[in-house]
Amino acid sequence: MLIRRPSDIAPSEITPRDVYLRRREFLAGAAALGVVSGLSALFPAKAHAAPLTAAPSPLSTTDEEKTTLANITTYNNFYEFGTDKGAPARNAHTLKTTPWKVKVDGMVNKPGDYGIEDLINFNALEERVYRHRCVERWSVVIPWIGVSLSDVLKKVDPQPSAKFVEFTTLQRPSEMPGQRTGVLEWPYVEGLRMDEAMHPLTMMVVGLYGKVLPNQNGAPLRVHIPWKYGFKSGKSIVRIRFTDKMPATTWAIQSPDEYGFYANVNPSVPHPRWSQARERRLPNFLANTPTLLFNGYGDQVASLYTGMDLKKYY
Ligand SMILES: Nc1nc2c(c(=O)[nH]1)N[C@H]1C(S)=C(S)[C@@H](COP(=O)(O)O)O[C@H]1N2
Ligand SMILES: [Mo]
Repeated sequence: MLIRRPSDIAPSEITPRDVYLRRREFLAGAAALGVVSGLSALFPAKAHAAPLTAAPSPLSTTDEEKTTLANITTYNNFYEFGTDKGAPARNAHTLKTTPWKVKVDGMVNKPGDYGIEDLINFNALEERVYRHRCVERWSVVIPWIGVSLSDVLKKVDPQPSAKFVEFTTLQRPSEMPGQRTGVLEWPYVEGLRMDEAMHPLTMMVVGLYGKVLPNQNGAPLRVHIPWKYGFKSGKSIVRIRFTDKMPATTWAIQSPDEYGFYANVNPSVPHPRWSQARERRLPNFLANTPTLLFNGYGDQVASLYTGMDLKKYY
């Protein structure tokens, strides 16, 4: 277990981030240290306002202008909260992100129910600015905060037989109004081949723009794979399963002719109903930004797909 007892926490480590993530331990620790006064000022009114400390990462991949926080948090796909782009921002406040457990199972040496701090080293958070391209042709540039997914997966020690990793989103219709409809099969499931999951660019995200992830962006834990269409990046993850079979993923189940397992951004493979050659960089109205193969990350990731027909395996 990585969660330390209060007596282990030095005053120098007591930061607002710790307050948010280790509230109970902090309280006990602070009481023991006699520093209780003024505590309430440290407690954020809303979880998503809590700051996160992250070092700028060499894996930041673009110096394009960042999309504004307002755009990133009000134009979302998160069908659990409704299908229009504004619905997640309107509805996701009902999601309760504490407590949160992630079940790790399948072909793995350390299965179990993990707390977020067991999986993520919050002292090693990085900020990485990535392009993020939805299959529906809009794109954004986001300063994510998180770690390489590989750091998370290594902690639980996947077995060599595992060829894929599957991510399952929370299923809690009482807090997720979209799950009270049949618009998709619930829960939302996504997956990656192990080598894609272990690639250093693939991120486990816990924040953006210096703060804890807003609910509508997938709090408390979401994946982001910058060279793939956005639907590969499952939000509000509660289960990580290792398997030797390609997982059945939500959009591939919903519409197999339109959405494949790989979903690598590819301007030369049109979606059956629209071209993927260009994209609409929010807040632009026109789709006049050229889309790049692998979303511009080909130098780093093309070798994962050597010998594969990317028109067939889309
Ligand atoms: N659980 C869940 N995860 C999801 C989705 C969803 O509907 N439910 N939508 C996906 C799609 S289609 C995209 S484009 C991205 C959008 O992420 P963003 O809203 O943070 O930009 O989330 C992906 N992850
Ligand atoms: Mo998307």
